[in-house]
Amino acid sequence: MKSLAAALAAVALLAACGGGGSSSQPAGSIKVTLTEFKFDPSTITAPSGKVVFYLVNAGTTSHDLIIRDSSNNRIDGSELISAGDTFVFTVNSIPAGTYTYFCDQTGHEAQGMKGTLTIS
Ligand SMILES: [Cu+2]
Repeated sequence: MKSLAAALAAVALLAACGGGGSSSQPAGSIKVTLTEFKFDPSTITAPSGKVVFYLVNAGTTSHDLIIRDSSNNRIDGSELISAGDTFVFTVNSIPAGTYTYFCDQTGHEAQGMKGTLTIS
């Protein structure tokens, strides 16, 4: 019984401090899992316009997802997501083209945390 009470308390605690940390995946969003040091998937295709990413940090350190265009201009980026948290990242309007997404935490992109986003 004691362990059940502890488990319930932990669930209550998680629910209480939810914020961006305990959201479920929105319908129509693209799920991307962030770990050290990669994005899964590392290639994404989506139609132009509004794109919603559901970012899951399954790693052990903080990560984010930043989008840059082929001229290396930063288009948009998520918040920094703590280990174990999720974040719904909405890009309101993105034109057709080929983009790179990457984590801008020091050294992460160089270690492989990047991918290709194709907007058609
Ligand atoms: Cu990272």
